[in-house]
Amino acid sequence: MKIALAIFDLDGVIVDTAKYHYQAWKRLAAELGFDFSETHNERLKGVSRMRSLEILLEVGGMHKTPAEMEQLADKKNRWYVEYISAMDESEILPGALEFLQEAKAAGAKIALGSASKNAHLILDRLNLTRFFDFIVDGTLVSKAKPDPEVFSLAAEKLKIAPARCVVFEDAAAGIEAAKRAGMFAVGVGDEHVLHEAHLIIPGLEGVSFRQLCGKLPEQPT
Ligand code: B16
Ligand code: MG
Repeated sequence: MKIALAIFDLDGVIVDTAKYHYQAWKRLAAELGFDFSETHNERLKGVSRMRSLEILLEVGGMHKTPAEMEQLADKKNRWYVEYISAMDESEILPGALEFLQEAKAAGAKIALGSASKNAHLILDRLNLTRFFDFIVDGTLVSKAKPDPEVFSLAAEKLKIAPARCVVFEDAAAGIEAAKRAGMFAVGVGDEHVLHEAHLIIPGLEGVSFRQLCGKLPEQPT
């Protein structure tokens, strides 16, 4: 089999944590005295926590010192952690569990490639940690997607050549990161956003890992 490692993004592929990020950012914006819409929230998907705060403050037309920003990001994260701590298996996105099971049964290694510093907590809440051979989260990388670091690190740790890795991503920056890492990129979601991917699927529901691997091009170029 040409695919030896399947790397999954978390938010938007395995679970929809964007709604909890949104609740927490909206609450912070309200406390700062401005509204933060769902359209604004789209800009935060796949983006790091600090960069998200910068965008939020830009929307509100506010300026804060680095120390104040640390405090605001911490506050948002405390609320966010409170929300996601109540999650359970019912929040796994349709088809994700079956897809992970099939990939594992097919003999592929499985890794996570997420920008979130809360990835371990989320996978634990969803009872999915057992599937992962290696977890790359926001605490292990210094460069955000579209930098390839988050995916390259997973392949390096598991000693698998990039050309034998496939990445599942819902954000355009993640597709770019996968391709820059020299891996196959599968876009999960909107084809208009993910058009650079080698293959695009609307979601993992009803998708067979083996069949999907068969549809990938010969080389991840
Ligand atoms: P945290 P992903 C990303 O997850 C989210 O899409 C993004 O909205 C969030 O700001 C980022 O994680 C950091 O999350 O505040 O928990 O460290 O799509 O890379 O799995
Ligand atoms: Mg994502």
